[in-house]
Amino acid sequence: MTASTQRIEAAKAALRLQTIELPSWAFGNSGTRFKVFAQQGVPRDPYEKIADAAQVHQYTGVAPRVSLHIPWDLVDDFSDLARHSADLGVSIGMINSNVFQDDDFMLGSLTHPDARVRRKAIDHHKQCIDVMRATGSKDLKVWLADGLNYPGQDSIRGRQDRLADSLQEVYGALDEDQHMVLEYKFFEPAFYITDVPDWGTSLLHCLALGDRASVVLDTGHHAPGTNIEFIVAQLLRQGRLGAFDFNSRFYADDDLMVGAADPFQLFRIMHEIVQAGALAPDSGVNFMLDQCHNIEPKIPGQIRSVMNVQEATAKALLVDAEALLAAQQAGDVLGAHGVLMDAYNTDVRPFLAELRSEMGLEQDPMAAFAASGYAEKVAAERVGGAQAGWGA
Ligand code: PSV
Ligand code: MN
Repeated sequence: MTASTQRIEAAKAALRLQTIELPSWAFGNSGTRFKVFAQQGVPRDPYEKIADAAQVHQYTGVAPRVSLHIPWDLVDDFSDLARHSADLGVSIGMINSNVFQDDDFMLGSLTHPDARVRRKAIDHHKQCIDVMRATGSKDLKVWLADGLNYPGQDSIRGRQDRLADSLQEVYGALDEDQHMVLEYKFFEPAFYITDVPDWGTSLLHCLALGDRASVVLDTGHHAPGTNIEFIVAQLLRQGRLGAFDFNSRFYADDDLMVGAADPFQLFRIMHEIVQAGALAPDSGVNFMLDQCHNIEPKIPGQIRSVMNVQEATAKALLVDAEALLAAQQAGDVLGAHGVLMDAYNTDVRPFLAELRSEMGLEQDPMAAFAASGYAEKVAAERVGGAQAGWGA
């Protein structure tokens, strides 16, 4: 077997094991503050969202988990929702808390100056932990809209102290086999400061909490030009990269399909992952999508996104690591760069099509889903009721 055939076989083995988690909210209507466009056949409840997510798994074979957002995905019986998921071949992934859509949280949640509001926010997280127990989910995902619009509005330091205390209580409520992941975002909805603006702040809080707390990196939550693969490498060194929220941005938190705006950046991120051995299912890194499909159909949008992650991963797996190391050690700048670019410029689509055949899947998931008639079927069936989404 030549070295390159060996690399291809090893890449296939790794790709068979890679999983990508889907966000339930990607299947609901979404939009901007200007307009939410309703689409036909959009789910009316979490059961229908999971049915749509299961379609993405059916055609890609690598998307077996669905992340829920509470209270968007509240149901009467979460054990029943977990059974429904299992019947459709998927399971419940991370549980996202939501302390950004209640009037009480206008000036903050876990950081709020009023102990009553902090209590409410902490209790919401405990409710999410109950959902985790009922669904078998092992990860609580925390993103806070907390922050300030004006200098002097509140004490920056006081808010960090309150945040640390609140997080400590939430972390303490987790079971031994459950984890917390803390997401950062440098702006929005607060504009002067956000209380968890960057990976360093998230990491400091996680380190104070304990081994079962790690950082979530949402690719859309950085200033333009930020070197995200550097952050990935740094968090991996600390063993504290808990999850990705993958999406693409041109300007802000655009939530476009991952790999659409900058496939090269996605490749560079996956290169760091592969180099660190963090692709393995037991690495503790959850590769999740956090996207909204405002103008494109949602199930194909998710299929395309999963394929984009797979393509970037395949290219990263095809990097000739030995040649790269040799060039790096020899100080061969252009040689090393060339090794990386050779992998990036490889057309991995035929190779992924072949892999899908070997996995018993159709070679072209987009075409297979389109031919299945599912979109037409749900558009005809899902008439009446209120579509899930941000106010459509
Ligand atoms: C915030 O912008 C965020 O990225 C968080 O992950 C939220 O939970 C999600 O978006 C909601 O769409
Ligand atoms: Mn996110």
